[in-house]
Amino acid sequence: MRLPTPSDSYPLQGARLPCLVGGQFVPGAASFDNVSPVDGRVLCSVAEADAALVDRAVQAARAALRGPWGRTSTAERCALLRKVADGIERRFGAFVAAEIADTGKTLGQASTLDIPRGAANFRAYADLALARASECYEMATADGRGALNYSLHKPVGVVAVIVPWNLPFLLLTWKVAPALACGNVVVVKPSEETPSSAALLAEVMQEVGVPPGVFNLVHGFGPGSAGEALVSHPDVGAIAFTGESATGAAIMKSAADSVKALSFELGGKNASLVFADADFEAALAGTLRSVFSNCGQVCLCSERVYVERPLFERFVAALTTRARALKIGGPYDGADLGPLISRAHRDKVLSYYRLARAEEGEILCGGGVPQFGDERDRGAFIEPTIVRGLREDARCVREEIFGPVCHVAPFDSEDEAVQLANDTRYGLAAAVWTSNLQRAHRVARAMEVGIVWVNDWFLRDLRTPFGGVKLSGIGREGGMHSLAFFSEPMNICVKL
Ligand code: NAD
Ligand code: 6OD
Repeated sequence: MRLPTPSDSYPLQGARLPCLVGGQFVPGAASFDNVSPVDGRVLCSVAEADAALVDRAVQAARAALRGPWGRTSTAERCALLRKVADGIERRFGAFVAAEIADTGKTLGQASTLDIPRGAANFRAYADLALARASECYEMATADGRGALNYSLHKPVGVVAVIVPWNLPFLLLTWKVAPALACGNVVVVKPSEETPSSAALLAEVMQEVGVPPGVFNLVHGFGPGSAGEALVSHPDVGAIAFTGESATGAAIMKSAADSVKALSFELGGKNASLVFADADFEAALAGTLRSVFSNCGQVCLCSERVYVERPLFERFVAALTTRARALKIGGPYDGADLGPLISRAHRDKVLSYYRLARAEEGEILCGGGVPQFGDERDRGAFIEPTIVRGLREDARCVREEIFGPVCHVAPFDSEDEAVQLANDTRYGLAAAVWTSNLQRAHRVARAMEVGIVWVNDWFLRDLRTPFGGVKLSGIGREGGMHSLAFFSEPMNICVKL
């Protein structure tokens, strides 16, 4: 598959990205600009869906469910999902270029993670949906004839899919694929920061023959825009949302009146525990990756790194040296780190860098904005940053920052490490670095999170449960867990 080069133009240049409603591309009454975080230029304008257009999308989805789509077999739907995966791969270079243009992420990451995982999600859920069995229970009755109970998996109906900007295509397809495999119809709202890969997916859906109304795309913002109109719509049956915890809380309120099913993947303040017996090089490289990948904009990133005291100074010195050596640059510059998603997000992360100083932390590296002397100075670049010396109740240690930054602190015992890691309102992920097998299992089990990595980070088998506890979410995605959320089980009891 050919990769884009810097001379390839943005595949949607000059376009006004439309919404897709009932199989028709529609321009929307208003529009907003899609701005590059690399150099601040306007990439394209995007049609903003108002409440009326969102309603049209929901009604188109309902109509599709009443039509032939509602009678398709699982096998037919899964065959279509595989065509979607093939369609993504046919336009692989365009998807990579679009994702890179919107986010500034590196060519390496977009071409090995974001876009391939988007295609893989369609195939994985096609496989899983076909493999799903139904329950069947035979029961005795007083008259001796007995009865048979069997369950059906019915679609939930119209599903709202609302996703953030950090892994736009990966997270969108992670919800759309299982929703469609289960026979639902979707109205998708990507982040206002990253409309392009979703726009290309809408084209692929049309190309491969997904029936009108089954996949609808509305662009726009959250409050007072497409997002709010969608999550409060009475005919939406379920909401699959990934984003900030505060947004999850707002959506929950909007969804309450019509008692919608909710799947929430929310924020994190994840801990990494490095024990003195860890493989030093593996722990170092893994921690570097877990703090700085995607410029720290992965919900699973470690923002709190606790290191056993005998190793602390050596590990922190090495981590700081490696962080200083990270190359910052544009997607095609061979850089390790791209920009943050926007100037507004950079202002937020920089406010935490200032706060870390005000809270009497010591900035070991970074803490500011790099200067390039070219158009990248109009982008949203920021320095990777390591802080030490903060109190555990400092806001920088407690609040999700979502940038390339971590706080490092020592611990003296396994019990203390567990207590520190769990002392947070979030509960998404943790990483444990140790060569002691018993400790690995003991500490992993004690973590109050949905996902623990032992001696690795962000290693994913798509069949495993994915999600968080506490402020980090409700429910689980992944494998059969996604299929369960996107289905309504129905029991049929037959008297024999
Ligand atoms: P966000 O919550 O600001 O926005 C996410 C989406 O929700 C966007 O499409 C936005 O337009 C929409 N939205 C905002 N307000 C809304 C409202 N009131 N009603 C309906 N829709 C609304 O999040 P973000 O800044 O785009 O993404 C970063 C956040 O996402 C971080 O907190 C990160 O931890 C979290 N995240 C979590 C996971 C996970 O799997 N747990 C994965 C990725 C990102
Ligand atoms: O890998 C996944 O399936 C997944 N949901 C990743 C989420 C990353 C958060 O930023």
